[in-house]
Amino acid sequence: RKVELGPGAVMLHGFALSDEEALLTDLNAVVEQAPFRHMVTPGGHRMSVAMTNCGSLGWLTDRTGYRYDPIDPENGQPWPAMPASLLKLAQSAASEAGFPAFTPDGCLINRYEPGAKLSLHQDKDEKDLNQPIVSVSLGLPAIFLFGGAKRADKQLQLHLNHGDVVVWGGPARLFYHGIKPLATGEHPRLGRYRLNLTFRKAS
Ligand code: MD5
Ligand code: FE
Repeated sequence: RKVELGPGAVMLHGFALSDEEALLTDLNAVVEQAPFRHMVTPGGHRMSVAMTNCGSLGWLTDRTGYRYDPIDPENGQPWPAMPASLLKLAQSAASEAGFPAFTPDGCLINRYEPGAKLSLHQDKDEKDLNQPIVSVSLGLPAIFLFGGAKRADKQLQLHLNHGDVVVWGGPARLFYHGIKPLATGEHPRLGRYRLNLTFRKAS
């Protein structure tokens, strides 16, 4: 099922379920090479969401700011390559949403445990903001806050479930958004976690 959530935002319910086994196997291999870690914001706060990356550019935050970097600062090595199953999922979702030429060069992997949240923000560290972001939700469900172009705009609450994919393009690409503190639960495949993959063309 394809549902337009807002201007340029397309929900593909369950889109990641068709190749779930390959996706989870390949994700496990990425996380073995580049384990989840809690990064620090420029303001000095430890993020409740743990993160890692794959692909040629990874998103980072530390005391010096936010940036994309080809190297994992934990081990001085390049981020793991983007597995073919992940790239294929991102490109087929983008295509379904009207972006047939999407070529992501990075995938940020967010891991939420019960209580973890993501405060209201915009994604604008990428060079070409006309390129969409493809986000894939796995594991425990979350309540997503979908705002507008201004921080003060009213937010809609959306439930994101295991296998849901959202393509954020057009005006929605720059809308404020966040994730409410994750509720406790147990997912048959992912245990007490929610994972979110965001595929981005950073440069
Ligand atoms: C998440 N991650 O569920 C979300 C999914 C992040 C982040 O927000 O920055 O890692 S991506 C949601 C998104 C991306 C771009 C635009 C909009 C939403 N939007 O206009 O609402 O962990
Ligand atoms: Fe974001």
